Amino acid sequence: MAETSDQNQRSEVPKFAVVGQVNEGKSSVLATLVEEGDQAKIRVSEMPGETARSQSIGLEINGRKVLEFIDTPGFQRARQALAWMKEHHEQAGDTRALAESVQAFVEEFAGSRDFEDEVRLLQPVLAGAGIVYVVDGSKPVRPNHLAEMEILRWTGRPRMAILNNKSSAEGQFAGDWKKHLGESFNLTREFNAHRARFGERIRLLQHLLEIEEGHREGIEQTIRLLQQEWQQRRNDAADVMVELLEKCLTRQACRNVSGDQIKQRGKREQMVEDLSEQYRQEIRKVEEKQHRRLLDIFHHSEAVPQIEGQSAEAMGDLFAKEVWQVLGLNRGQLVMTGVVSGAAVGLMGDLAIGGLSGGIPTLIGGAIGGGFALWKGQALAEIAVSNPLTPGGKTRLGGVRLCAGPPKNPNFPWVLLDRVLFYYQNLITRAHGRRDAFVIDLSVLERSGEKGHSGYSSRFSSARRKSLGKWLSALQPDKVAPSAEDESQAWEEICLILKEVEDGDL
Ligand SMILES: Nc1nc2c(ncn2[C@@H]2O[C@H](COP(=O)(O)OP(=O)(O)OP(=O)(O)O)[C@@H](O)[C@H]2O)c(=O)[nH]1
Ligand SMILES: [Mg+2]
Repeated sequence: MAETSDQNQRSEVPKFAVVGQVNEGKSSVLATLVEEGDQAKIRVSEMPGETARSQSIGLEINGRKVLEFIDTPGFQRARQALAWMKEHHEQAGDTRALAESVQAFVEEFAGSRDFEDEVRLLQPVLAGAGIVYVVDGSKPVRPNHLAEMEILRWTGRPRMAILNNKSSAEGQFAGDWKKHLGESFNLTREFNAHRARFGERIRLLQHLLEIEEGHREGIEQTIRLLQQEWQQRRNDAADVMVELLEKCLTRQACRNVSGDQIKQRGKREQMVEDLSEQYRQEIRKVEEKQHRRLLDIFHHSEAVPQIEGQSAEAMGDLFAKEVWQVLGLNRGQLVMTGVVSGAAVGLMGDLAIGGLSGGIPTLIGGAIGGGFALWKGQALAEIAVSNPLTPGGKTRLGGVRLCAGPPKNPNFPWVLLDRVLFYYQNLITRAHGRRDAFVIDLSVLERSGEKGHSGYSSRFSSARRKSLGKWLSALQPDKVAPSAEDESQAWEEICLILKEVEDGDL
């Protein structure tokens, strides 16, 4: 049933006009399909008539256009348009004559105020584009829809219908829609502008290319390119995560202080607090930057994610105790993983000065004998501070270098990893056609957190925790960096994790 025209065959890439009744979600479907989240580029609005002129939008893979779409204004007066065509149609039953009467309609009303939108949407179709007809399947089929379907059938162009259910009342009218659409379209598929993910996008593109026979040979190549490009994004995302962990676990906030300063308890406490805060700020910035890079990788550069949830304010912050209570590994898993905490540096210092009086050990480390009990409440994310004193309890000549970071708790890398994975999951399920606020709802974690740890890492297999743990243990300030082999193994493991997150298998 697929038809082609010389013009479309000659054009470099297949071309499709996205048509349908005004306000049914044409622009939203297109924006999701080509991953265009920028409102300035594809306008989506609850106000009918938002798309006033036809606009060409390319689907590009690595900068190369593989498909072209034309976003068009919606049908406003399809029944009247069809009535005109019927009146001016002479040879009943002749498909060429049907197309000619559509052509005659466009010629008659081009440039006039009558049927302005119908003319604009039919022009690219008559010029050789295939048709993507979008309907809101959650509403009933109306006479106007039937007229639209008939006009589109008359054009004789290859055409596909998309059921975009704008509300959840889907099933109710589906049968009726499918019956009518089946009579006029080569294919009918469901595709939701607000929920479609990569797999659905690819399947839809595949169907589009199938109905456009003239480009069949290019189908497989385009699909392969799209899949490769997605794989590349996943690899890039794993790079971002490896870098995030490396930076956060090896970074410290340091300053040189004189022997006199360190001896004064008040000053010392203030310096430790200031440095810890400096460390936390730097890490928050690193995390934010890496999260932003993920947005760019997944073509969501314009998005401004908002954290929501009951305790959104608290949960939004990496160092909040609420976050540490629900993310990362549980106690048993941590012990089994054998990850040495980033605090090892500080801890050893504490041991060395453990016998000293004067409050310095508690101030600096406080971890000795505390064990897991320390990780309750506020202490969960307590920052390790390196020992500024020599084992003899003296400052070195000319002062000392005081360093803060990373947190003592060995759960730190797992909390970081869980946060970035949760972010990733939100990102890849965010359809580009949506124009509402991009909300990352942390209450999901809070709810499951009532039962214990609810992040991804607590569900990792023990083999996976061990293999990542090996690499994480080697990431410590002032230590030799992990081997390239450990790093690439960790990267590969993270790639697998990302695939599982995408497939909902984790
Ligand atoms: N909930 C939901 N809303 C949708 C969906 N698709 C579109 N919408 C909303 O429906 C309204 C119209 O969407 P558009 O994409 O602008 O529709 P259009 O057909 O291009 O409209 P015109 O250009 O005015 O003809 C917008 O408020 C969209 O956010 C969907 O799948 N789910
Ligand atoms: Mg539109």
